[in-house]
Amino acid sequence: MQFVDHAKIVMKAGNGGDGHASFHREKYVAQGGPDGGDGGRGGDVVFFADPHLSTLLDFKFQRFYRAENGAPGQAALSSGKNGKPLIIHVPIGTIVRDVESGAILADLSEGGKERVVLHGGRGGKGNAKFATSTRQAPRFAQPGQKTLEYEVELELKSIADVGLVGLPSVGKSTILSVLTAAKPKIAAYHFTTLSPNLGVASRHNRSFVLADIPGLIEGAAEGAGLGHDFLRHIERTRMLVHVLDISGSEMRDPIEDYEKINDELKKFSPLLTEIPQLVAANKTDLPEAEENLARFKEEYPNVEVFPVSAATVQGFEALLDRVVQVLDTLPPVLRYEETDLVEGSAYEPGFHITRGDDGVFEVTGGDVEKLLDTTDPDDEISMRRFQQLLVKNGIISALREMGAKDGDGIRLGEWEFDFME
Ligand SMILES: Nc1nc2c(ncn2[C@@H]2O[C@H](COP(=O)(O)OP(=O)(O)OP(=O)(O)O)[C@@H](O)[C@H]2O)c(=O)[nH]1
Ligand SMILES: [Mg+2]
Repeated sequence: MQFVDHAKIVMKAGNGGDGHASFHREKYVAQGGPDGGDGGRGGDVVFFADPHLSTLLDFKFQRFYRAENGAPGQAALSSGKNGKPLIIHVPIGTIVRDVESGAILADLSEGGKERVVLHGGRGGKGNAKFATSTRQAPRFAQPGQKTLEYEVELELKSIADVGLVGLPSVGKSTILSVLTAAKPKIAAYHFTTLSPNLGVASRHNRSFVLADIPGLIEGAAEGAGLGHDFLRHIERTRMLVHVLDISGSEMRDPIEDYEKINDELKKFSPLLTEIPQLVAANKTDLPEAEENLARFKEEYPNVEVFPVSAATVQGFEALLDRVVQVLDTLPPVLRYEETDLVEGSAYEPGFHITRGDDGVFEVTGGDVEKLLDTTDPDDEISMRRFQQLLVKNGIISALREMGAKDGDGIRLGEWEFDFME
């Protein structure tokens, strides 16, 4: 399986369904009242932290994500169905960032967490809702709100309490397999692990998430091996267990190995050296382990080192006890503050005027919807702007052309007023 931890997608919430304009019809009933139903709400776009996923690979193949539109209202006061939400499944640890503003819209760092990132458009009201004592036969129904597209960047940063780091083949995956139910690939060649594996370890009823990071080599911070991509994943681990092959079984010197890895961590980000670190001296079942361990302790008397063997499953009690103790002193995993997107609406430009039997001029269309959505009738300045925009959009002159005179009724959505030159 290919590991992908970055993707850009475009998403859109559903449009609201249009309200319906109709009149009640029944045998022997002469003039039925308005009975147009409301349009349904558009579906939301929701992100879901799915514990079964581990890569953003799928997002490389599908770029557009749209929630369902609300259905239009119908006659007989029947409302349109709401659009289904679109639930986008992402691996735990995924961050959703708005490309335009850079704001973090969602941090899916807990399994099962859901976050609504885009809201569906509101449904339009049917003409039944516009009936009043003086306007018993409104022909007007409100259009549904049209939503906009947003481009977002997905970034996966593993979330773990403890990260296992070290050179290739020192036994990181073997340790993960011994301490958790995870079944990582284990083999005697370098770069067996190609993407972080997570597992849940426990000790005395305490459990924590352990991450097995692909092997790091010299130059990892500059991109050698698989390094660079994976160093980023350590940024959100609370502590590290630095795994050494203390037997030096691959003709390496564990002390040099230890320094190499710490150098890479520091080069990548000085913050990584501030993450508390314990050393697991692995492969103590092999010859030369004892001698190397003694040398290591002499060289680094202040480093906490735990001799273990993943092959014979020895020494892990002491390591785990200490891990749990250290975790208790640490703050929780870094979480990002989530910003709510200020969602705009799309309006189809233009307007349309019809004259009803009651002589009232009815103006509809995107220009009108936008005006109504952005005007506050209780605010004088907003109302003045509204009047200016009626002129600027050409609505007033079009009304005049259609014969509107002082005192004629004008209707815009729910609003009705008298025409005045
Ligand atoms: N003798 C002995 N062999 C071990 C021990 N732990 C792991 N190994 C062996 O070392 C080899 C590498 O183990 P992995 O767990 O795949 O090593 P890794 O650190 O995950 O390696 P990468 O994924 O390539 O970074 C395998 O052949 C393991 O069986 C141990 O404690 N003793
Ligand atoms: Mg491995």
